[in-house]
Amino acid sequence: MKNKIIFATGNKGKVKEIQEILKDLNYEVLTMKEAGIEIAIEENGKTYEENALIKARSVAQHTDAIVMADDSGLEVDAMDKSPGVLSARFMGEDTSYRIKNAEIIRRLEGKEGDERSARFVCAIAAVFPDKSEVTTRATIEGLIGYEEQGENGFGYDPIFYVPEFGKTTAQLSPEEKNQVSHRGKALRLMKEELMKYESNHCK
Ligand code: ITT
Repeated sequence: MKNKIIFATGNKGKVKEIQEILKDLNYEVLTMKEAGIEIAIEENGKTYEENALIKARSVAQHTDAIVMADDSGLEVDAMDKSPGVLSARFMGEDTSYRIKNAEIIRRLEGKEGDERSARFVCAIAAVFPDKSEVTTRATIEGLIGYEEQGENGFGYDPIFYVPEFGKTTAQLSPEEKNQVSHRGKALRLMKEELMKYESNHCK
C-alpha cells in the first residue's frame, strides 16, 4: 500500500495541477476532502509561508500522514504588490474572476510594458509525521494583459501574460504551465525535501 500525502486545499484548480506534478511520486496524493478531513481553516498569516503552514498544521492535527498545503497569489507591482496574500479574497471570495480580472485591467489603464509587471508566488508547506516542518517558495514573472485570453488554468491565469511564451498562463497547456509555474517549481523543490525526509527517516 502506498503512503499518503494529504493536500490541505479546497481549490479545484490547484488540485488538478498538484496531482499532475506529484504523480510520479510513490505516494497516494489525496485532498483533505478525499481524506475525510473537512475543517474550516482561517488563513490569518501575513506571508504565503505562514498561511501555508497554518493550513498544513490544521490538517496535520487530524492525521499522521504527510500533510502539504499551498498558499499562493498574484502580485501586481503597479498595485503595490496587491492582491498578494489576499488574492483569493480580492473584491470578495465569491466574486467571479471575470470581474476580478476586469478590475485589475482597469486599474492598470494607461500603463505600458514593464509598468504592467506582475508575478505569481507560491509557498508550499509540509508537516511530516514526526511533526517537523518545511516550506518552499517559487515565483513566475509576467505582465498583466490588456484583456482576458485563454481557457485553461484558473483564477488570474487569463490576464497573466508570460513574454517568453507570448501567451497567458491560461493559453498554456497544463503541462507547459506546470513546467514554468510558481506552483510547479515550488512543488518540485518540495519533492527534494520529501526525498531528504525519507532518507533520514526510512533507513
Ligand atoms: P486553498 O486555501 O483551499 O488552497 P484558495 O483558493 O483559498 O485555496 P489561496 O488562499 O492560496 O488559495 O489563494 C490563492 C489565490 O491566488 C487563488 O484563489 C487564485 O485566485 C490566485 N492564484 C494562485 N495561483 C494561481 C494560478 O496558478 N493561476 C491563477 N490564479 C492563481
